[in-house]
Amino acid sequence: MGFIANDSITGFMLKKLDYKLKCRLTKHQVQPENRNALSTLQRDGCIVFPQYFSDQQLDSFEAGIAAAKARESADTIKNGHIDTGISRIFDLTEVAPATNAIFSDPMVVDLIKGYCSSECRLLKTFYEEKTEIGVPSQSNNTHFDDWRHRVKVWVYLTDVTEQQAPTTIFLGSHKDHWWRLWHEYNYYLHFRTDENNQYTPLTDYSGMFWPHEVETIRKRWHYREQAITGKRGTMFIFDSRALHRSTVLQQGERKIITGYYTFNGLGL
Ligand SMILES: O=C(O)CCC(=O)C(=O)O
Ligand SMILES: [Fe+2]
Repeated sequence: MGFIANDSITGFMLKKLDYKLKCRLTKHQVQPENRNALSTLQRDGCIVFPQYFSDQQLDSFEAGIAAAKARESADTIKNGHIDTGISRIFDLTEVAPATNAIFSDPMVVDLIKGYCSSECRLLKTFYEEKTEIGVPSQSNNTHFDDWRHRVKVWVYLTDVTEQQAPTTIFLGSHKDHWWRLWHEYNYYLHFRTDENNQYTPLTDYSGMFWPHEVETIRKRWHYREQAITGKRGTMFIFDSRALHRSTVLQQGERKIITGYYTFNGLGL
């Protein structure tokens, strides 16, 4: 396809079609008991499982995280991120193996593969805490994360109320729609990771929308923005192609475990 410039909008559309085809050819059939959950995820771009994990499981996750913190391995514990007001422990399933219970949960794996493809893989996991009240961050701007699947699993280790920095999501906005095309193309054009496939400061804002754009899109296509609150133990799974944003912590703290799933080999 040498006659079509890679950076042209046609070049992007071919890439997107190729990606869709790859997913179509590697379809995964979900178990009958997970069909309803799959329909919800397909309709809304997200699904919430209130208090999915037991107190006993949550305690074992927290014990693993506390032990990892105590070890303070400089390789695995990194404070700071492009987002402000948070700190993270990366490679969580390695440093706190009990958390594998989340990412090898048969329902979670079946559902996400059914949503994306049998080639969908766990890309990374981390623990994140937000404890600084009133600190805004870049991801407070409404955005999508990618034009390819990046399915995110959140497990709440604290209650997450309206004041405790719930993620908000525009239900249904993950679906292909012509308003997305220009933005996805711009993402494709401007978003470049470095030689180690990591974000660079130059591309931090890829996928972000201006507030006036968000307002017109929301009104014109009647999207409802939902704040995902829930009790400790709640699991939230979402397709981060949907418009979403983080919110400022107003009270208490928010502690979550998270994992990202992407099509094999398309990690960012
Ligand atoms: O932390 C949040 O609530 C959402 C952050 C975000 O935009 C993301 O993880 O994609
Ligand atoms: Fe995001």
